[in-house]
Order: sequence, then structure tokens, then C-alpha cells
Amino acid sequence: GKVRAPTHVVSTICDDRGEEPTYYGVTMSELITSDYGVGDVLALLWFKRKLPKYATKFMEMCVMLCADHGPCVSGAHNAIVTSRAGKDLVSCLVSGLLTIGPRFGGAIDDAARCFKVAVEQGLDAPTFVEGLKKQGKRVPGIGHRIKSKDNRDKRVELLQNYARKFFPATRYLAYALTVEEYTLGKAANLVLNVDGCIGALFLDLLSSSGAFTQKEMDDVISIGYLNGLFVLARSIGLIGHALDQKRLQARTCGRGPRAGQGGRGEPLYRHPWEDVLYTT
Ligand code: Q5B
Repeated sequence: GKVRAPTHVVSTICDDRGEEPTYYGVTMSELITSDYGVGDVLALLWFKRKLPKYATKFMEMCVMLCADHGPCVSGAHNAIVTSRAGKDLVSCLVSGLLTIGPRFGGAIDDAARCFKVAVEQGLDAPTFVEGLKKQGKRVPGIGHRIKSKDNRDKRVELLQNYARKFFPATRYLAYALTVEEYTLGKAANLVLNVDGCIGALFLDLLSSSGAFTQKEMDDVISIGYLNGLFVLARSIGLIGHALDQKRLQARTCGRGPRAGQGGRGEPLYRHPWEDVLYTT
């Protein structure tokens, strides 16, 4: 009989061997003719299932709303500096992506983990927050450098409004808001931030959509799928910043569309001495 050599790779999300590639069994033709969107592709390739339209639209909203948050955030700054150093697009992108982590953009999974445990254990907000403080930990998904009680994050408001309208339930969001109410009593910038809001709402999606078993929900949270949403989204903005700098450089070098128009251009970045405290 036929003897199959043992494979060295197992892949369960797609197949490119047939007449046309498939994403978790869905052909490219179906993707196009049935009007699938990026959220549907995420559902197939990340979650290995079709999800209801309100859920895929929610993921698309996360991608759209997290695509950029200005040139001053860590990721964009790195991408800009790297681009101005003359590096290629991929280097600019990864230098920006490498700043994503527990403080910046990469708190979604930890926020979801913490809110999930807190709700499962029935912890009220003060017990939850003070418990983390005793462990020397910050509450993931809470706090922002520029957003505050009086300067709310529009992204958080938009995501909440959408979920309240379309999700079957929003009990994790409700819990996260009790946490915010408590932390705002400590400092005005300890708001539920975009990472925390996405973390809480994804718990609501996983638990109330009927598309995931309890075990599947536990796996999504423990493996950590959700920071991927920020990484994917912010890649759009980081590429934008890298290209923006290239365009500005091209202007000075006489290659761009505005060559010869006296553009200032963006030279190699060097941080000003006067902004550094030299000390021993
Ligand atoms: N304190 C975000 O801190 C930030 C506390 C806290 C308890 C907290 C901080 C934090 C958790 C991680 C998180 C996602 C570093 C943020 C994002 C995407 C973004 C970014 C953009 C975009 C800000 C001052 C005092 C200290 C701290 C206490 C602060 N946070 N206590 N739990 N969570 N959050 N990250 O303002 O007594 O003086 O020692 O780590 O969720 O990244 O737009 O910029 O789209 O790009 O720098 O929106 O909150 O304040 O570090 O000086 O702390 O507040 O312990 O207390 P800050 P710090 P004390 S969204």
C-alpha cells in the first residue's frame, strides 16, 4: 500500500492546493461573490469559523479605529525615526510594531484575562483593583497618557455604543465600567482605554454570540488572540507614517511630485540636546 512520509508541518486554517485557495474551507470566489469583508477573513483565519455579521463588523471597527493615533505615540514615532534613517518599509513597520506591548496597545489580552477572572470570581471593582495593586500590577486596559474623565476617547464611546446596540449581552463591558468608575476616583486619566474596551467587549462577543463553547472562549483568552487586532490595525498607520516620511524626503531630494518647490523635507532624526537631561 501507499506509505505516507510523516509531515513536518500541520496546518488547519487554509488550503492552497486546489483550483483556488480556501480560507477555512471558503473559496476565494465565495469571498468575493458573497461580499465577505476583512472581518469575515479574520473570523475564518483566526477563529476558524464564520461569525455573524455584527461580530465581523465589530472586528472591522476595531481595525479601523485602532489604525492610527497620531505621530506622537510610541509606534508611530519609531516608524518615523526609522524611515528618516533611510530604512526600508518593512524595517519601519517592525520598528513601530516592536513598541506594542503591555503599556502601549498590547494590553487587550491581559485586560480580557483580568476582567474574565474578576467576573468569574465575582470580585467587585475595589477588590479587583486593590488586589492587583497588592501584587504591584497595574490594571490592564485602564489609563491613558492624554485621555481622561474630561477628555474622553471617542473610539471607546463608538465601540461601546455599537456593542450595546448589536451584541446579545454586554456584561463584561458593564463590569469594566465599574472598574473605571473606581479608578477614576483615584486619578482622572485612569479611564477605560481602547485596549480595555476591546478586551471587555471581546469577552462579551465570545460569551454571548453562541459561536464559541466555554472551552473555545477559554482558549482564545489564554492563547492571546486579541492583541493581534491592535497589531493588525496599527500596521496600517505605521505604514502610512513610514510612507509619509519617504514622501517628504523625496520632496527634498528632487524626486517627488513637489520637487523644486522648496519643501523642507525630513532629515535624519536627531533628538535635540536641550531636551535631554545630562546628569550623573
Ligand atoms: N496608574 C497607559 O500611564 C499608561 C494605572 C495606574 C493602576 C493602571 C498606564 C498603564 C495599563 C496598560 C494599558 C494601553 C502607561 C493604553 C494605548 C493605545 C493608544 C496610545 C496613545 C493608541 C499611562 C501615574 C500613576 C502611577 C501609576 C498609576 C497608571 N495606570 N494604576 N492601574 N492601569 N495602563 N495600556 O499616564 O502612585 O504615582 O505611582 O500602564 O492599558 O496604548 O494614544 O497614547 O491608540 O496609540 O504615563 O491609545 O495607565 O502614568 O505611568 O506615570 O502613572 O497612575 O501607578 O501611580 P501614564 P504613569 P503612582 S492605550
